[in-house]
Amino acid sequence: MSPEINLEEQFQARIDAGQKIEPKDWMPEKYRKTHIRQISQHAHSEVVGMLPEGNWITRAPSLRRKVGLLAKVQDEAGHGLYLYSAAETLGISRDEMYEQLHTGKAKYSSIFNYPTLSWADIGAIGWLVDGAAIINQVMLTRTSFGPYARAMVRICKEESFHQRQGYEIMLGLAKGTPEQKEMAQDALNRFWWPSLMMFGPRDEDSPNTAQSVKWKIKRKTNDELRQQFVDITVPQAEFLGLSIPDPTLQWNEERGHYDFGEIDWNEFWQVVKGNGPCNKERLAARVDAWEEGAWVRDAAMAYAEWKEKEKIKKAV
Ligand code: FAQ
Repeated sequence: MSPEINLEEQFQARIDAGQKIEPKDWMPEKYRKTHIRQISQHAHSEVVGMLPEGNWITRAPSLRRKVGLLAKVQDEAGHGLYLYSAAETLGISRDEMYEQLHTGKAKYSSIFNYPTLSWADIGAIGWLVDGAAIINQVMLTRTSFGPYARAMVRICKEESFHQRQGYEIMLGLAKGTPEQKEMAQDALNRFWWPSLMMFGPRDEDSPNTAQSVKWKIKRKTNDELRQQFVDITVPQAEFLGLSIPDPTLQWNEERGHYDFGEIDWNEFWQVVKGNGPCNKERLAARVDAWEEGAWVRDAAMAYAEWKEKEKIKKAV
């Protein structure tokens, strides 16, 4: 048996025994690459995800709503930073990850390529998008790679606040004037299907799921998580008095789950490939932020170098 095969077997045995893998441990190259891909795409999603909501900070309808939204968007920047740091432990630099985002090589979640047309969209994002993110991320708190799992614990606590602030916005609108209720329904109509797409392709069309489940990177499949989201969210919509835009949606007594309609997979892949309603705008905003921030990075580096020289001067 070659030493490599032996190492792979030992690695799988550690995973099967529920042990966490740490950055300096031996790992198969594909395990490392899968994590770099997934964690960096997750980080990019948090950072690009600030854009649709940032659009409404100056237009929030009250000071209370503005403060809540501002805090949420700041949290997302923080999530991006924890995640970039977790990916860096695997031997990729932050500059390389940014480069992959800015050149379109790295993906980020499809959901952030949809526009936020009304204030109700901010409620729908908190309720549905953060709701979907939590379901996916609670599973990731038990993922096999230590730094990713630990980052997820804190992120999930914050996502849970985000989901509640979104649901509370929806509640206010749904119990408000007929026009406000209509706004809430319109936001649900536009965000429902893209939220279901966040969980990724159907299991049979997901090239990464089988291996990721074996390595306990994913503890549940895309379809299992999507079903969990539908089951949790339908009663929440009923409480709001809003209707899910899916005429085929119904409770299946036998399965103990809701049956729901087919996702428009053509739309999903179009958005993933860069042809969604806001892909170009989102990427342009990130590239501009990178270029306009060059002087800040240069100044921080110059300051750090100066500080270091001062320290050496004092020491001699
Ligand atoms: N969008 O084989 P699979 C948030 C790609 S955070 C774009 O199933 P995998 C917080 C996938 O990358 C939201 N691309 O892949 C927030 C792969 O392409 P590749 C982000 C997608 O990795 C809230 C290909 O399709 N969360 O929302 C999507 O096993 C509010 C085949 O797919 C995470 O990133 C998609 N929806 O499973 C922020 C969680 N789905 O890379 C602001 C961590 C799939 O091979 C405001 N990620 N693709 O070229 C995961 O759990 C997984 O990566 C999945 C996809 C489940 C997303």
